[in-house]
Amino acid sequence: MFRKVLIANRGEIAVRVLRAAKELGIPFATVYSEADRDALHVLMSGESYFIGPSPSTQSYLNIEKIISVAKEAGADAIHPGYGFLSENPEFARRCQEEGITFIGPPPEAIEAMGDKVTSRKIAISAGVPVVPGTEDSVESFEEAKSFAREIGYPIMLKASAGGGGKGMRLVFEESELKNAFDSARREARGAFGDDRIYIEKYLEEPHHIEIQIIADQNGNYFHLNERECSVQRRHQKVIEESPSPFITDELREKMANSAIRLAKKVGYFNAGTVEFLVDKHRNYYFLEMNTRLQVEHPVTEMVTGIDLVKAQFMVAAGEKLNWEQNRIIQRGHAIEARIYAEDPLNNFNPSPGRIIGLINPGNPGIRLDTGVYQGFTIPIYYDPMIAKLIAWGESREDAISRILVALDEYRLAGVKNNIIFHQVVINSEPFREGKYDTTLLEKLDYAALIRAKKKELIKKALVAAVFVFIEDSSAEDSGKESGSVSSWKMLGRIQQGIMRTRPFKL
Ligand code: MV4
Repeated sequence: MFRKVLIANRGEIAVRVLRAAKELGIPFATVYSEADRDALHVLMSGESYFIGPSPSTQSYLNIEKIISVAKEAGADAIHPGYGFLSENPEFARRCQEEGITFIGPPPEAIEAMGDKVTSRKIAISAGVPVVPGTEDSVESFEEAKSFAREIGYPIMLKASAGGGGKGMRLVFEESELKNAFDSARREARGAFGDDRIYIEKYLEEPHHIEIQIIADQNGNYFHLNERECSVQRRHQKVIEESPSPFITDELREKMANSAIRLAKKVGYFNAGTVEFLVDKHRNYYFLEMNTRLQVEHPVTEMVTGIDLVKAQFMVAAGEKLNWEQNRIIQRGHAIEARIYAEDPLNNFNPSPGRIIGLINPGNPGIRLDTGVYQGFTIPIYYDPMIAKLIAWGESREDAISRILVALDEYRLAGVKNNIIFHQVVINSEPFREGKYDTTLLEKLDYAALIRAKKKELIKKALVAAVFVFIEDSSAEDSGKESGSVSSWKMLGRIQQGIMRTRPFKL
């Protein structure tokens, strides 16, 4: 196994990876930027290196700085986490050049899957269904127009260097095509320095379902079933679950086999995720492959009992995965809610700041992967996701009630957060019934639901305050110690709705 691993990331994923290293007995070091001097992953490290000013480009994205820190630390492996440099083939190559093991797939696989036109071609050659569309990027508006006439509207314009919705345009008719084509190109050029655009038939109300795979360097490929990630806001996954409430056993088998065929085609090893769009008729189509550990990996860990990060370390060290596919059993149901420091009633604007109060939820089956603690100041420089709350239950209903109880307990004072947003979405009928797709958050008026829930909470608090006031004053009248029933107790009783409504002597 490795002499020492450098964890080139921050926040909850840095904590997650260092815990796996600790459990495997691998010495580790972490890195921090100016804003992360007091971050949890630093406090949990015996060895941590300053890598530069707070902006990511000057710290967590600084390839040469990370490499030089790894050498200074005597690390012979680097775990990139997700985001930042985790899907940067140049970084993976620089690690190789320096004799440092990059804990992830081969750079060639990262590169191939990073280009959406190339990844589509590879999927086609692996016999994996892709959305009907152009084989290559389109060179001109004229070419786009004639293709669109051939395939029929609505169509989706996508950036080949893209992903995550950047450079994407939905076009319903030819009159919109010119503007859409030009603006998609402009956005792609701006975001990726590459303005190649390809075209796909638009799939109405698709599900986003992805297959977790992991392969070792001895040619052993495994899938760990699917995750339903259709609850998305602006291409940001918000709630994920496994198993998918939409998938059938037959569909799961077909998608998993496709995912493994694709991985084999590119000589993949380590953890990866193949994303698919599934339409309402349960036709599935390759979307893209993520060549990294995903944010939502705990959902799979909770229903398979497999520690994916430990498996990554083993695979990177050249060890064989001594598993059998038919012994990777999915048990129970897991749901993950991504906790963001942002204001759901104010366009989800990030809400950095100091966490002045914190109560973490707990219970059998509750997991909280967090990167923050009471007193920590959430920086403005990075993604506002601060934790992931995952609930496991025997059934989907158990997992839902469990995560709702945990969300009710979870207190993050000092920063706006999206806990109440999760409560209303998970409690909504479409979600509870498992009958939702990627259009859920367009259709659900979650802002109104949040306002209604806040009103209910305020009313309860006011009622509690009145009871406490009356209780205290009536206690004074009868000479008893005021506050005979502590306000906490009173509040708890009221919240439980078990408060007796006996008439008071006024
Ligand atoms: C699509 C699609 C429908 N038809 N492609 C691509 C990037 C990923 N984040 C979402 N993508 C989609 N690609 C075709 N041909 C629907 C999605 C999609 C989506 C699109 C717009 C807004 C929100 C979305 C959420 C999930 C999936």
